[in-house]
Amino acid sequence: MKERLQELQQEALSKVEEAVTLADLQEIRVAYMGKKGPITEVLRGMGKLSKEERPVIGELANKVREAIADELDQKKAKLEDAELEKKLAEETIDVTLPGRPVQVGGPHLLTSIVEEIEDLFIGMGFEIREGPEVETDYYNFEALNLPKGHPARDMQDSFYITEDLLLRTHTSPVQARTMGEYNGSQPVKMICPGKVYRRDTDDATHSHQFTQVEGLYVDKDVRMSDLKGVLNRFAKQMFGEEREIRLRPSFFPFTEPSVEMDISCKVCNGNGCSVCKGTGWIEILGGGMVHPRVLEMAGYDPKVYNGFAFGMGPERIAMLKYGVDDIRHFYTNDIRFLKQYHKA
Ligand code: 2NL
Repeated sequence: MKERLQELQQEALSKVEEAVTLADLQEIRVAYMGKKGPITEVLRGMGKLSKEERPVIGELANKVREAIADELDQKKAKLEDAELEKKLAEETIDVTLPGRPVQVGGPHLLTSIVEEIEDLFIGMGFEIREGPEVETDYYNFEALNLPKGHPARDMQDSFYITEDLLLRTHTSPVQARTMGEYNGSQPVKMICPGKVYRRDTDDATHSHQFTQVEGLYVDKDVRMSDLKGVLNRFAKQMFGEEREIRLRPSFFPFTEPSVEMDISCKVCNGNGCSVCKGTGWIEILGGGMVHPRVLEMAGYDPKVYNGFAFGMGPERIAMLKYGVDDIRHFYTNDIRFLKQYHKA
């Protein structure tokens, strides 16, 4: 029995030594220390032993048990340490590695330009107004001194929805609506940005849908010189303080007199080049003094009130400011084009 116990101890200890995983150890623990294990079995046979032998074998059996248990515990601690080391090594984070770049979006160039225009005019006391893109014939044409049969209606080939509804061809109806709301009771100082639609064939300089920003200032004693001062400030803030402006006589049905405004060419500084076609000037917008009929239809007495109005195309402003050569770039969403204008 003594030999059997010593043999079991040898056997168990060498198995513990060979164990590679915690699961191996658990298996050994169950096999040798469990109730159905060989040591228990030896102890069960103690009844056959003499009185003198019994305590000796009992003590030895306990020592064997203890020795195996000690060895199991030590090996367990060792394996656990090794496992932790391995886990720490595997999960090490190298904080000096460069981060993965995050794609950051930004406003569309057209959005930025419109916001820049808005900010400039807000700074001069204008409020922003918006209105519907589906308009009535009345607000899009009639209220702007373009009665049925007016030749300017042919010029503006439009997208009609019904006989009376169309996609607005300019943002002027928003101004006509605002004046109509106030009905002659107070001054109006507003700009209206938004999408407009015309039946055009798309090419490098035309689009069937584009953007417009119009401005309107109606009050007592508004003069052409006020228009010139506001537009001069706008041109210089948008294109640089070195820019000069000039007004040329023009025609619009809703203004009288009407003007077109040029800015001195920034490419050649007014000396003449291919961009300004040798003239030194580039046309950027149109405007004039609000036609008395337009004031009258909106409820303003043209003997008491007068005003100026102007309109511009943000696409054209952006094309001139950034040298964009094709209006279609604004709508085709080529990320390589758009990315060039993200500031952040
Ligand atoms: C252009 C010219 C213009 C207006 C727009 C306007 C609006 C009202 C009354 C009078 Cl409610 N006028 N708008 C006036 C003159 C010119 O736009 O070339 N736009 C791109």
